[in-house]
Amino acid sequence: MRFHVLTLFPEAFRIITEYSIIGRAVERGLISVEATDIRQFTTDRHGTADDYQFGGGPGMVMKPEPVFAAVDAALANIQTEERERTPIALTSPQGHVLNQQLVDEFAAAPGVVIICGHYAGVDERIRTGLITHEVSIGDYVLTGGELAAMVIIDAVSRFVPDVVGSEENVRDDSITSGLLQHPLYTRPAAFRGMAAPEVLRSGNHAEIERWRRRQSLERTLKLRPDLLATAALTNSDRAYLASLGWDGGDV
Ligand code: 6GU
Repeated sequence: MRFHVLTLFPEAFRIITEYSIIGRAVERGLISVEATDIRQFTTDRHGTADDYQFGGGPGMVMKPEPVFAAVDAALANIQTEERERTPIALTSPQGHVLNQQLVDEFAAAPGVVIICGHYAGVDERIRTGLITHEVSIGDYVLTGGELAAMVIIDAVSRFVPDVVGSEENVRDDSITSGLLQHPLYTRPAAFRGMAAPEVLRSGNHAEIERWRRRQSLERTLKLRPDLLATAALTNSDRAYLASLGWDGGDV
């Protein structure tokens, strides 16, 4: 999986490429993160990547020429067939909010180009004539798209084979499975008067699974009832949720 990041701050991406799970994935050649400075594609001697907006108003706008040229360069060494399957994403608070479905879509691609938005925004022709996706990471505003791009890279990389250790089944994780995760405990069994649930130390795997499922259902109902509308629920899940007062999602 190749991530081509087009940014005004390429050095910022060292924070993900040099550490932890994603850093190891880069080292092992499972993914690559190539951060290119958009300013390299400016043509004036000041390296101007932004300009005043037509019509007036506060805030600078990212110019189209360097961004188009940077995307052309990022795609130049890719075969046509792969290029056609490579999403070109723009990070922006106006985008589609990142979710597991979009993470899956990107993870299925041979690579992803991510343009980090900046200033007040980007020239509309970048949106209408270049990108395939506009992605936000939530309903708040960041000072720039770099952190959002890193979030996308991290979330997508988990689904690249072998990036996450085999002991962790990424598909079973919280949210991916459609429900929140059950509580986790480790040693010591008793800590400051708080005991780990007896059932988890019973050795009865059927009982443990049942307890975990019920905890997931209960937690999801309490914190994210919206997820229950699309979660894969069995009849016994539904019966348990009903016993907790779930109305089946009717509003
Ligand atoms: Cl992708 N960019 C910016 N600037 N702000 C955001 C965002 C992206 N997602 C949420 N807020």
